[in-house]
Amino acid sequence: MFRKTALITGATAGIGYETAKLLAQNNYQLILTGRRLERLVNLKQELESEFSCPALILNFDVRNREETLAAINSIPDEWRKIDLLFNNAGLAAGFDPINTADIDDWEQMIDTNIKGLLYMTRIISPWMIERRSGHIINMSSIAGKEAYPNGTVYCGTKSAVEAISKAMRIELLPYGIKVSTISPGAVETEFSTVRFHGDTERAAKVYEGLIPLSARDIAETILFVVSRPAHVCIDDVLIMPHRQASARDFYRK
Ligand code: NDP
Ligand code: 8X3
Repeated sequence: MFRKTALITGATAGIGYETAKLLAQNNYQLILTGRRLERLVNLKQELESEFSCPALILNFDVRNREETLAAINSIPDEWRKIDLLFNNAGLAAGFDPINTADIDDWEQMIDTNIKGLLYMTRIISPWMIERRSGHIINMSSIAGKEAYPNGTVYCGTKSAVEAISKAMRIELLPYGIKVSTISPGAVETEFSTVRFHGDTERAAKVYEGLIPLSARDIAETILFVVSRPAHVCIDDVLIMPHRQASARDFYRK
C-alpha cells in the first residue's frame, strides 16, 4: 500500500500520540519523536501491529540543537520524502506572573516551543523544497492569539509560532509547500500536569465542569487539514471547547 510520510514531534503523549494513530490508519507511515523512548517503542509496536504501519523512532530533545541535527540526519534515505512535518512538541511550564516566575521555566518553553520548531523546520524544509512539495503544521494555541495573566512567556512563545508560521507560509509559497497552524483552547492531555510541574490535582481543576477538547478532536482536525485538495491550504484552525469562549472565559457546570 502506498503511504505518505509524516514526522511528528512529541508523539509520546496527548495530541502527537493521537495524531500518529489517526494518520497511521489513513495511509501514512510515521516518524515518531520525543524524549521518552519507552513510549516511542510502545507506540511503534502499536502502529505496526494494529495498522500494519511502518514507523521510525527518533529519540531526542528538540531543545538540543546538536541532538536534533544528528537525529534528523540519521533518517534513512527511504524515509526522507517527508510529506508532513507536524511541529507539535511543546509545553507550558509554570503559571506565574512576570515578577515571580521561574526563569528556568521560561528557558524551557522558549527552547522547546520556538527554537525546537525552528531547528526542525530548518533541517526538513530544504528536503521539501527539493521535491517542491510538503506540508508543515505548527502547533499554536488560543494563547498565541490572546495573552493572559500568568501565561506571559507561554503566550509569547505561541505568538512567536503564529508570526513564524505566517512568514514561513510566504517564504515557502513558491515551492508548493503548505504551512498551517492549529490553535486549540483547552485540550485534556498531560499539558496541565506538565504546566503545574506534576501536580495532577491542580491539573484536573483546569478541566472541571468544562468538557474539554480531546487529543482525538485535534487529530481529526489535522487529518482534515492534510487531506484537502492540492489547491486548498487551511492557514489556521482556531478550535475551542464549546464551553470556552476566549482564553479566559469558561462556562463550567
Ligand atoms: P502533552 O504534554 O500531552 O504532550 C507534549 C508532547 O511534547 C509530548 O509528547 C512530549 O514528549 C513532547 N515534548 C515536550 N518537550 C519536548 C522536548 N524538549 N523534546 C521533545 N519532545 C518534547 O501536551 P499536548 O499534547 O497537549 O501538547 C502538544 C502541543 O499542543 C504543545 O505544543 C502545546 O503547547 C499545544 N497545545 C496544547 C493545548 C492543550 O490544552 N493541551 C492547547 C493548545 C496548544 P516527551 O516528554 O516524551 O519528550
Ligand atoms: C494551551 C491552552 O489556554 O492553557 O495552549 O493556554 S491554554
